[in-house]
Amino acid sequence: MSTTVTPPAGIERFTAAEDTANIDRLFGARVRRKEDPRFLTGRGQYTDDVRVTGTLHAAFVRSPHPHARIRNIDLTAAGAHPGVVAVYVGKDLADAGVNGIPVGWLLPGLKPSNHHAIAVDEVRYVGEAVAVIIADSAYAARDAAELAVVDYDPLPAVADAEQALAQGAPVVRDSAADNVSFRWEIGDSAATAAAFANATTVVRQRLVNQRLIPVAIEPRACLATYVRATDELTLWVTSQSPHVHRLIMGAFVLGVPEHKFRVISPDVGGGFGSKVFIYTEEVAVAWIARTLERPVRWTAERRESFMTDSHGRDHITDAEMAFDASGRIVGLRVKTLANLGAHLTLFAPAIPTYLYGTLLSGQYRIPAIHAQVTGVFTHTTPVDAYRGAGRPEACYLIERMVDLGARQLGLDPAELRRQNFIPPNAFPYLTPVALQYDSGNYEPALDRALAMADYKSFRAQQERLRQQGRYVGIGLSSYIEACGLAPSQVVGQLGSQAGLYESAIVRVYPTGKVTVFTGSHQQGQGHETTFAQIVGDRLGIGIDDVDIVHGDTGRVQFGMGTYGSRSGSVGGTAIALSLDKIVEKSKKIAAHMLEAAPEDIELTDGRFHVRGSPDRSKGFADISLAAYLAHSLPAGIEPGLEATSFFDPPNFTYPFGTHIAMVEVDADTGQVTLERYIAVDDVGNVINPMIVDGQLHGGIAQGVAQALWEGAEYDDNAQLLTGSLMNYGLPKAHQLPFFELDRTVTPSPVNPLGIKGVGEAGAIASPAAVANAVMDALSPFGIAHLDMPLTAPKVWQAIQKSREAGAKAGGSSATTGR
Ligand code: MCN
Repeated sequence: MSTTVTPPAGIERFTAAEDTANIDRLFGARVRRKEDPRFLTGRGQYTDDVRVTGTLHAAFVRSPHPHARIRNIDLTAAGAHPGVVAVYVGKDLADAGVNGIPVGWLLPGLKPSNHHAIAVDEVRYVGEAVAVIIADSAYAARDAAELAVVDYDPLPAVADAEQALAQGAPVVRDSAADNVSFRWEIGDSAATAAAFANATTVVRQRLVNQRLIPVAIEPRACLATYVRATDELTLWVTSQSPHVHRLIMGAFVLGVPEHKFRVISPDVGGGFGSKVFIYTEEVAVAWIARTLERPVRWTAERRESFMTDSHGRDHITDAEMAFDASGRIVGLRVKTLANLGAHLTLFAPAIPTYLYGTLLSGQYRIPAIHAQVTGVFTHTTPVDAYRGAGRPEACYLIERMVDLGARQLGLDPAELRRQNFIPPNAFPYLTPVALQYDSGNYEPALDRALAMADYKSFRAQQERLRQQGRYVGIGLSSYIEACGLAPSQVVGQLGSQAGLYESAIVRVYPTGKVTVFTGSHQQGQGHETTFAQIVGDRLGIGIDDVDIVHGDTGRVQFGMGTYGSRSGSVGGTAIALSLDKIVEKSKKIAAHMLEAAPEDIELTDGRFHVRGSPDRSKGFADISLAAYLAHSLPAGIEPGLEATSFFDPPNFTYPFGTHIAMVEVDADTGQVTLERYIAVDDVGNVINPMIVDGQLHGGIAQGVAQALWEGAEYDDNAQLLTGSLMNYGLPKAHQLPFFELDRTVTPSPVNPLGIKGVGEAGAIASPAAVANAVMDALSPFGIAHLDMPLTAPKVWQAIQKSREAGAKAGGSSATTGR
């Protein structure tokens, strides 16, 4: 039976021109996404959609043990299964010179890992590949994989970072007998100790920021082909950074020269950070395709995604915040254990250090901060960046501690925040943890959020409802984020093995149509629209006349890809810089055509005209045609109209805002209902408000889910218990309220567009807002802190405990349950 999908009426006919017909400027316009008709009608082209004749299929044999020595692997039966073409174990790849995947961020004293594509003699987490079967169909490959006989010698395993540091804990890698990959610190320990010694109030809390599993709708996938005639290897892969994939896989892992290796990352269905890294399956598939000279593909099953996609977060922290008598924060001291899993993935060491410790000042003027971070190996899936990557951990810590401080000091949490904000005249502001915030104005965002929440009335109503046995709570999170890591020279000194600039070629065709080749690469962020808006706005052409090309090392110049909410501010600026060059050259050509001086030429609404004489003008397409005809160009001007730029920003950008969650807790079941969610964000100038809102919606949904439902669970033997969509608590639309959004605008001075990032803001702010709201609701029970996720059983147990204790002590009605 064949099925045809009929697109909903209107979608196919939609053109961006409809949205832009009556607007003054494309930059800042709420334009519908150009890419959506393709996605909504099922015409996206994802890696698994790419078809190559004669493709073979890979299936990986995976370890059921978290830690075991591999005694023997017998692939005789698997190799004899009908349809099987080849079988390989780790030694085959190692003997052929395939190296382990290197780590891309080196900290002083770091003990790295050697993450082989297929384990050679020891497995270190459940799901690690021990063999791969290549067959003429995916079914044959999977059936044959079932026939592999692996003789394991199971060894003790440890999943928890604290337990991994205990005396006698199972050792994950011999090179780190204490399971410590690195010890890192930032801030001034002596100054912080002095601040604590003089403080009048100190709040202490152990905080667990649980492990999360990124669940992109599109599973990871790859397809490799090799052409002997040209010696060219091509890898289609679900990557956020195709050039980085090519560089590292080619130069460091496979030994394939970059000019003979093409990496194509077509449409990517969500990444959330987890598709930045180089994964073992991709290495194996690329090597096998080259070895067999046949196309080979692999697409993850959902359970493989749960076991092998890099996980996120997993911190255990002891935090202390010190206050003076007036409620000023005078010090923050933090000790964090960061669970890194069994291997270091590409950016793993950077996440709990430079993207976490440096953010610990939040929006506050804190004179002394000291943070120590220990990166710990465990027998679990590797942990790396996941939407927010270090910054949600920092935000959650600060915002929980501020709330705990407010409770202990008997102060209003909103006012305590306000009192400690870095004032607007202090920017650029250098924190004690090494960052210089570019720009900020925190009070207007707080005030707007409080007004939207009708904070004062809520407090009054909260009291009334408590008398009726209803427990509502309100929680704030005033967050700071750092986006667009830069500049390359500085990050290089801090251990990055890559430059963090972005590139753009703007190619204008003779007819005035434009293709932009960008080093950024979208996974759902709407770059095809926002980048076209930047071009259309500057050149005065429609966004349907602009195409954005990304994700293909064969077509696009070297670029760094998409992560760390950088594409607007860094990738967009690279495009803007190329546009400047296009406009400058166009003005010279126009001046020549109009017999005027270049400095007298102005560009308005897509026409180059002589200042003061709007009737003496040339359209953009007239200029581009003249540039390519080259019949009459000014002296010294080359034919053609194309410009290349690389933008290396002088600093990060620092978006900020205040989010407010309002919840009700059912004291009889522990069920938390998120009633309202308010977000006032400042992401600098906005290219497309609708896309920015969409980014916030997605991030907030993920952060709310971290606060309430999601969490990767391992048992005591390091078996992953939450290995499927049946038992991992992804958020669903019906669990979420409509988000109420507003914005303030504080442009960034570090890029000419004044843009700050937005892609992670929602996920950074929301866990603390929701957790603070739940703790506020639970305050009548004397519950000050529970770790996320705040599931119904956890909340119910805490209420029960409080009620039992209250009954014994003859306490209040909330604690006795009367
Ligand atoms: N934008 C804008 N105005 C601004 C800032 C951004 O209009 N002031 C636009 C940008 O042009 C872009 C979008 O908003 O179209 C997001 O921009 P930016 O904040 O620069 O983030 P990136 O494009 O670099 O995307 C990365 C970021 C990260 S790090 C994660 S994780 C994440 C996220 O984006 N993963 C996502 N959003 C996601 N959205 C989807 N649908 N899927 C993912 O995997």
